[in-house]
Amino acid sequence: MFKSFGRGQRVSATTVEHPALKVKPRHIGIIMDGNGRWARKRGLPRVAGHHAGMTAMRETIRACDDFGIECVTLYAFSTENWKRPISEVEYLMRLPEQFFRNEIEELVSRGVRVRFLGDTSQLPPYTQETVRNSLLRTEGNTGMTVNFALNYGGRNELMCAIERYAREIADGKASVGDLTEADFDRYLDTAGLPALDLVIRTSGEIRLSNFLIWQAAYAELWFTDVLWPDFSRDDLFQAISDYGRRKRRFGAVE
Ligand code: V0D
Repeated sequence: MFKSFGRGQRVSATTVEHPALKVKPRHIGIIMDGNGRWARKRGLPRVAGHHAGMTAMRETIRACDDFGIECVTLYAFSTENWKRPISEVEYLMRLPEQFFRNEIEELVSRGVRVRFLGDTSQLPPYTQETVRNSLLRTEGNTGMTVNFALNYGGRNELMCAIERYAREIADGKASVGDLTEADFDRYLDTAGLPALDLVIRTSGEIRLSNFLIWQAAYAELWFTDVLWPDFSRDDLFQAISDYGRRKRRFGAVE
């Protein structure tokens, strides 16, 4: 469907032009589900699925940038994922470091800005160091924003936002009754980002699972049975063009 991008890489520095990309989401959220099932189907350990999932994540970030998406949020580790076997959690916590060792140069050359959603202070020290380094390396960039949701939960994000607001009231910096929805956005981890337009979930589950619950209030939802490690540039293109069709239908009656 597209010009060849070499090994999935873009050759030019321009955004892909395509009629189906005329109306596109500014901010996409992705629930990267199905890594364990992908591994089991192949008789591999779960962590092999996570490693393959990391490759799919890299290709998805490239494709989002090539398609001119402004912001993508990737649900990498939820507040519930601590319940997994320790060995699996330990493997997962090494992935950010591995990812940036291989990808930071390309991300920087694309002008990508990295951000984190969720409570990163609870992560192991080596993971926190990667978080800090990636923020420092990309803070001056003005291209696409990539948000990694790490130790993230939507309810936890809302509780933290409410607590911050309550503290401002206690300190006399805010008063009860004059909070608008737009004001409230400023207390969330996604403060300052474009509104969430599209949520993609792979692997056949039709749930939000505590992902960006406030932000998803008006988002389009797109589900596929494709397992995350198999998710491709063409699948992303499908999701974005379906989004465009839904929006254009709306435009016809409004
Ligand atoms: C496993 C599919 C990249 C989801 C993708 C710690 C499950 C592969 C990262 C990553 C994970 C995170 C932060 C960052 C850079 C990269 C990652 C986790 C899991 C949880 F700044 N892949 N990846 N993080 N998987």
